[in-house]
Amino acid sequence: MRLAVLLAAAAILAPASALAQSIAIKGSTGQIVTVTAAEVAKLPRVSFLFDAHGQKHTYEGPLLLDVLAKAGAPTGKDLHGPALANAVVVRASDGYAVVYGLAELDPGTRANRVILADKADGAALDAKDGPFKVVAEGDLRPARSARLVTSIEIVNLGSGRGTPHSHD
Ligand SMILES: Nc1nc2c(c(=O)[nH]1)N[C@H]1C(S)=C(S)[C@@H](COP(=O)(O)O)O[C@H]1N2
Ligand SMILES: [Mo]
Repeated sequence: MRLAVLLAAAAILAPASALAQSIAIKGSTGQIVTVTAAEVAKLPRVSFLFDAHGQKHTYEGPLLLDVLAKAGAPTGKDLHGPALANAVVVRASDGYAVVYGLAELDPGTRANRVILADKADGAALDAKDGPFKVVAEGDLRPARSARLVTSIEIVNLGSGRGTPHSHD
């Protein structure tokens, strides 16, 4: 009887918690865009093996830059000049935070990919890591790979100036 009640409660709560899986992105001009897990799942997927202190797992998810693009972050040809001063602050529900430079998230700038993983070894991330974990391919330490990611902030730390020139 008690088990039946628990199962019924789980059946009601499970879809609700799945819906709650989203990430809030604050753009450099202050606008906040919420990207849901379903939207993250629809973006082009990347996967690679990541070695954290000898523990190897295959992480899968979209490029973090593609997720940030949904909040208006400059990508491709627009990621040049003053946009290079954009910092990306990744925040987790336990208070942990890591900072990336926007340009290092760009596959046109660096070969190593940084993804917003929603799967590890083919399964959805567990409660310790998920719903989202930023994973930085090629990092020799796992410290920048933030688990429990709930929000991301893009902050332009530059002056908006520089010397114009014909290429990046
Ligand atoms: N949310 C969150 N992510 C985090 C951390 C943390 O404290 N909180 N610690 C980082 C550090 S310093 C390490 S070494 C790895 C540890 O990952 P593990 O607990 O999966 O081994 O997570 C990284 N990501
Ligand atoms: Mo660490």
